[in-house]
Amino acid sequence: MKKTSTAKAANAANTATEQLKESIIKHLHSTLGTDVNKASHQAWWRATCAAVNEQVFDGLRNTQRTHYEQDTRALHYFSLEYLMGRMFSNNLHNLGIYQNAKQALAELGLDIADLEQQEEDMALGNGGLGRLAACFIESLATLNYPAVGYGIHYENGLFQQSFQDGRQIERPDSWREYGNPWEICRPESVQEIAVYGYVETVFDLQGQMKKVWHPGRIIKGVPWDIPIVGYDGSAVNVLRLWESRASDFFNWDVFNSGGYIDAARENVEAENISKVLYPNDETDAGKELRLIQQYFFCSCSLKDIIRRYKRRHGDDWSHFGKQVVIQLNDTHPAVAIPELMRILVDRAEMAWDDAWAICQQVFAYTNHTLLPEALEKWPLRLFEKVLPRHIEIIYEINRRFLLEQVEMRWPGDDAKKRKLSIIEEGHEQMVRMGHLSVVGSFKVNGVAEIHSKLVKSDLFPEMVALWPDKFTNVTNGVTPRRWLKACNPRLATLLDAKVGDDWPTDLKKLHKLADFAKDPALQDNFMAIKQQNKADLAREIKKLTRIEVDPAALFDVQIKRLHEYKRQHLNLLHILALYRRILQNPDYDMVPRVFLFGAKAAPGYKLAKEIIYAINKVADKINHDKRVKNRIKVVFMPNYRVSLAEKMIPAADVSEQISTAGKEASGTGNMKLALNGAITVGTLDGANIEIAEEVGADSIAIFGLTVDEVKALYESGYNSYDYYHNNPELKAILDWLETDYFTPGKPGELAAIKRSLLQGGDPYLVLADFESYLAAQQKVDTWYRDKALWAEKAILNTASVGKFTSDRSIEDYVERVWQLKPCQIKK
Ligand code: F58
Repeated sequence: MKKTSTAKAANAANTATEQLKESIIKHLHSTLGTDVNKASHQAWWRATCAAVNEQVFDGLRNTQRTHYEQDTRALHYFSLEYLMGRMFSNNLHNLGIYQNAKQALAELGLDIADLEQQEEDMALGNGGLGRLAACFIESLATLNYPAVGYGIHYENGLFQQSFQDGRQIERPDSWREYGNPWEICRPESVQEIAVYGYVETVFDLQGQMKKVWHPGRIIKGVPWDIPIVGYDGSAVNVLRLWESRASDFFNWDVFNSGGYIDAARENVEAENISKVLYPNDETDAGKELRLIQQYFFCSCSLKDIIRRYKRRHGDDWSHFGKQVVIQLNDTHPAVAIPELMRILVDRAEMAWDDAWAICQQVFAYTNHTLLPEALEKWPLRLFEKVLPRHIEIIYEINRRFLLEQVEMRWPGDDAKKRKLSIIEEGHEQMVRMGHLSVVGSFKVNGVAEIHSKLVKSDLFPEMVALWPDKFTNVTNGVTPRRWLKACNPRLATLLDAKVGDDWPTDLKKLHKLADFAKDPALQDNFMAIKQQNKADLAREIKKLTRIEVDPAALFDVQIKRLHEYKRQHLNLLHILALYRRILQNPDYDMVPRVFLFGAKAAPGYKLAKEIIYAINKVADKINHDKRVKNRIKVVFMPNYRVSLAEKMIPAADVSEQISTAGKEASGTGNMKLALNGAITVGTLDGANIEIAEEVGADSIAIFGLTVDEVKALYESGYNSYDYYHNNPELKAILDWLETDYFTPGKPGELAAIKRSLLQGGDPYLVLADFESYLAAQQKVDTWYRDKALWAEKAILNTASVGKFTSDRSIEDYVERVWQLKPCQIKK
């Protein structure tokens, strides 16, 4: 009996492989116009994508039909960023045809790994916030929730990074120069939006006052759909990204009045809106074009949602709040709130209170940062110029809020009003997008327990007093399909055998592994896999940087955007300490380590770029110093991005999560690394705290000041010179940076770091945490010498982080915020 069913399964797989092979060849001929004898890897890759798309589009049509027929409530995720990475292997895995495709390609004489490398990363995001959006839309599809992701179809994603003499160079990222096989243009769903102009007050025949906006410019939004395949492939949701174009209508007018050149210029300006992703993380750009980007995609998306709603409900708005929920991914899409008000009040002629009631049913807001420089504010003058009607609506929202909420609660308290007003007073008035988001939303969440607490206590305490139930937490998560199954196939196969193959959708199942954490056989297997992954990465390192590293060394990994608060320079100080010890004591006993960095610095962030330069210069010196005898290697991997993360994470032994406590909202790299068996060296910050709770104190190396200690230290007047003078090793290292030791003939080239840590006041307490960081690293060194002990801790990490699947995050959002129902899609 068993035999026949196995035979049947094998037959089905054979048929699937055969069909795929035929389809690939068919597409090579009919879609790519080439043939098997002369096709390049690029052509084979495209032909395979086209073959896969046959299944993707089936799923897409099924899903859309089912959602329409059942008139489901749906989530709309509004995000300026989606850091998708590559889609190829994830689509194959989620459709359940990865092995078939691998086999089919092998039979055609091709290695699937070579084809995977053909795809450009879709890097339409900066870092954690954009990657979170990508994980979330994948989980939403996997869990069968009706959902659409909305964003911008940037022509250029996050810049590509290279190093020239150790310094970061940025080049544009034209990811779709030759077209992208995963996206479909939908000209039938084009939208038009307006900006600039002026507002006229008119009175209708009944003497009712009305506001009429006469726009200065019309812009066309062209939607591109990217199908998002859920794991097991039954639901296929959509990521809809808007590309800006000049409006035909508008330009025709200019053209007719003899302004051909003007028309051409306006074309360029309109098309600029979706030209490029702003490369800042954690500082807001404050530029007119950025505000227009935000409004452009929000307005297009709202109109798209309303168009779909009206197809079903006509002009009856009474169901809108029941059918539509919109999640604002940070404040960047907050302008959607006044835009929906405008549509309801000015266009649908609804009474203000009714319109506001709808808004408050629809919007929810996620905060991703507490850093003051990242809290979005717009100069009121700029806002008024770009969106003259919206600023009036914001005034009215604010007026009612201050009168009906703040004045009622704190009568006569002008200081409270000043603090809570959506409009910040000062020598330049500003629109506070965080305030607008809280006032306009029914739920506000932070992204890890500690962060959500700080959002309440430090950012919006009065808002909490007004609306205690509005605030909640949803701890971030990552999709285990991409971040384990696809990127670490060796470990995935071991897990299938050990805990069953349903862990990708039930990550807590990994916990079974904990029972075998001390089992020598499992330890051997687990560490052998790590070793193979490290050997793979060593080859990649050699290819990218020409640096040779020993896969037997401990791989210590810090991968994230470059920022002072993330403290890559603390890591550098540790490296310098070890190097100095080796120079002072040639027999210095340490576990050989490879320090791996991956990070892009915002192009305008000087000190971040200096830190990259310093790491590269120190790397150069150490890697060539014979006296080091390979005990230390330092590698800064160029052009860190999702597809590189997928190679680095499976090979990591140590995960560096060393932000100043209270500064990293959550982190998600920390989850990916622990899931792949890396041991965290980390502060009690963001989700590290929850990771520590899950893996247990013995399987993580925690160090540094806590959030409360950080606050107390700032308040007591932190003086970084105290640490400099009291720790001779630290002093020697910092002084070293001023010499020309690492930059021969050019003393002072690395001095910016020392300056920021001393004269600059060390805003992120690097020196305060130095000693305890080194102690944690020493502990890791000791652990690593005991192979069984290390293996046990590594296994316990993988076994214990089931909580951090993005499926759990999504279920939390569903329960605490969205109130959605899953909708089963028949295949
Ligand atoms: C990140 N924010 C947080 N912002 O820093 C990180 O702790 C968290 O895990 C992650 O969000 C997901 O919640 C982040 O990535 C940006 O990149 C913004 C881009 C636009 C400008 C402002 C920063």
